[in-house]
Amino acid sequence: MGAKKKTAQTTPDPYEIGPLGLFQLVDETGAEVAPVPELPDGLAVRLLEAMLFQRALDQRMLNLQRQGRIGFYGTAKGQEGAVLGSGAAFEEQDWLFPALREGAIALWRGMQLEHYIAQCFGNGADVTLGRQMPCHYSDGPTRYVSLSSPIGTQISHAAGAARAVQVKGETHRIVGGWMGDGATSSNDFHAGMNFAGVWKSPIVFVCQNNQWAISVPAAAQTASETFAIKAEAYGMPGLRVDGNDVLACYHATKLAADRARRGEGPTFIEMLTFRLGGHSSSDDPTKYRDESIAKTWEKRDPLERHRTWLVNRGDWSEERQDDYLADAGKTITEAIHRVEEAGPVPVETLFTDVWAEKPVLLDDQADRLANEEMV
Ligand SMILES: Cc1ncc(C[n+]2csc(CCOP(=O)(O)OP(=O)(O)O)c2C)c(N)n1
Ligand SMILES: [Mg+2]
Repeated sequence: MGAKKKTAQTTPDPYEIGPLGLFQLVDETGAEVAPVPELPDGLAVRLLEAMLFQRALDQRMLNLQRQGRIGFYGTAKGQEGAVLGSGAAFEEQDWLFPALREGAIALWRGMQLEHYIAQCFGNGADVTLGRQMPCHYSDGPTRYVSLSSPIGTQISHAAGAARAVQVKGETHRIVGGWMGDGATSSNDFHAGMNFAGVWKSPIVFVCQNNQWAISVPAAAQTASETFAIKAEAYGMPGLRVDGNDVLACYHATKLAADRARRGEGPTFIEMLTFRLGGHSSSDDPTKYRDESIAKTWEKRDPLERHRTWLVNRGDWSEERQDDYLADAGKTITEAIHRVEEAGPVPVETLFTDVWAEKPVLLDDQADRLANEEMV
């Protein structure tokens, strides 16, 4: 018989655990290792539904890529707890600057599913007019700002936005900035972290440490003991959280968000997780990593863990999950069909949203294009 696991009597403080420990509330068997703080009504169930939805949507989008219907896709398989646990802790008025794998946060905040799918098709249904690679969602109404493909650049964008919020005196608003473990080696990581620390800006940085930057393992990325410890050099607290424990991710991010909103400055949170799939649809991880490690991490699946926790409390059941997944599948299928019916982006939109007032030269080019002289 194995030794009985110790359950803490009170919820530990992730700020006290610090950058070298690991904050956890629910372990991989779905058992509480510390009391889960009170959650807003219905949040725990909504988080499970959103994680199930994200996994189903990711698989469907990847299938579309394999069928040649979209050009590229990056899933968040295995990271749904870190994505949704962190994203759910922000409020409607906050500005979010994601990296590659946080699209489900935009949906959580109310981005239309058809807009999400259309961005990947880049066709006439895409509100961003097909100007970005797939997975570069941006959604004005939910204040979800597109990443730029060069790794880490969104970190300085996020730090700049947090500074703007301060300068404008918008005390109700904070900023969220996401990155991967690999992005911590970028120049923008240093610039963004440094100025957020100097200005004590209202920002929460979330680093999804999925242990790989395409084929580069975390051990080859840094000589630091953890990613969270890097925060200390910039004068801000660094937390380290079990990224496959959605409730721990939510709680830690909420504490950091509340702290930022009180004007007490930035926090950096490393969420330890694992990328179960390839880096993207263009990648084959069997070429560079021992997939038996992936099997170990499959047993730590954030969906399974949270589902078991909810079932043990009587708040979820197999039947409810089957019904939810059937509905989600239907919703996704219908949305894909509606998006795919749209034609290509009209070519004249090349000239829209570029200049407030179109220069004469472009007017001339637009006329020539309309008359097909340029084709
Ligand atoms: C400046 C720059 N260099 C290289 C790339 C190619 N690239 C795309 S994603 C990626 C790895 C990112 O790893 P990480 O930050 O850990 O995020 P993850 O993909 O694991 O979520 C690289 C090297 C890029 N987009 N930009
Ligand atoms: Mg990574």
